[in-house]
Amino acid sequence: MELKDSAYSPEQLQELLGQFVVEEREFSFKPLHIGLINDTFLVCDGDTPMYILQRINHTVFSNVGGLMNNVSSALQALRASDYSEIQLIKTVDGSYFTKAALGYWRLMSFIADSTTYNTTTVKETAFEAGRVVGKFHLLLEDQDLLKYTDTIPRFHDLTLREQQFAMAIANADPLKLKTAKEHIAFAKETLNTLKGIAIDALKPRVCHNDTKLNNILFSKQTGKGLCLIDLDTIMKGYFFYDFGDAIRTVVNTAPEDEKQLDKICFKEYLFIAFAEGLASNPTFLSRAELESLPMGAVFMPFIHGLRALTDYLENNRYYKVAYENQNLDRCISLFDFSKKALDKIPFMETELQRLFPEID
Ligand code: GN1
Ligand code: MG
Repeated sequence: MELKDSAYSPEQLQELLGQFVVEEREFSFKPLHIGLINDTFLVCDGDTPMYILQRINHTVFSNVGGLMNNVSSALQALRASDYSEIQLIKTVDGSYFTKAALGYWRLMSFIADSTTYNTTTVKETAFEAGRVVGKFHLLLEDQDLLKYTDTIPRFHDLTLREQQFAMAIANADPLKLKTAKEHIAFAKETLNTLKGIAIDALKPRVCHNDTKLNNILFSKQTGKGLCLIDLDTIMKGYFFYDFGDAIRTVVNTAPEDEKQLDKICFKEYLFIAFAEGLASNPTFLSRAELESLPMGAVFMPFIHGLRALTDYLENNRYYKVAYENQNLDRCISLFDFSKKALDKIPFMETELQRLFPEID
């Protein structure tokens, strides 16, 4: 189990900050309770946010050097007038991270007047989300995949996730198996359907691999999408991963651990807006990739639900949880969205065909 944000004193954080090339002055630190993996702090000069200081979860990311190389390679390519630049602040030793007694830490610039949204009902926000995800891929299109390390090998590989799930079942507390019985059965049934997906025709690309809506930065002033954040999982993947992860959070107006299933929805107007935003970029997708997208919107919530279920059975080893059964609630909610997305496949196919007529 990871340390809580409150486990670090301001003095410890100030000392960590001193290892990076920043002006010497007293900063304040505000824990940002975002993400389920790392510990994140906003570093402020008075009231002004200046940096993001982050402890990288070394249990999840064992190759911190590889991870930071991936991030820095991608950031060099992610430069465009309509894409905000995140800067990595080097340590006084010229490295992108520091290894201290308190773990592995890095420092990044904070983009002024920016914000994130966990969910949205606003068409323009969905459009901007699609536009920025597309722009990210366009800017990284020609990257040499060999420069990128697989920091979490087979991250979105269903066969691996199935093996981990089977192992969790074999070792789980019988009471938990009983509580989750219905969801375990759904997972097994769906695994058989989704494992058959053909990926051979798809182009491996440098992907973000965690494109949920709250990993997209928006301008507070104009509402325009600025860039993607949380770059830890930048590595090889398929475009349908990034598409599906964005869709599951953009078109569902409920949070990912919503307990009232009637609140979980697939809003068609938000899907159309997202796809329009994506299509506002010059075309970069192949026909095979385009055809893989509707299934991506089913696959991504399912694989996240499966991982949450596995972690529930393994007593919350991986994700941070606010309460004991949160992983199970996330699983139920994610599976529910996956089912709702499955019903929308014909709708998604029609809309994508309409919006990307030039791809053949
Ligand atoms: C984790 O920590 P965070 O929220 O950025 C996870 C993603 C999941 C997400 C669920 C490395 O990301 O795959 O989609 O939780 N990241 C990792 O919200 O496992
Ligand atoms: Mg993440």
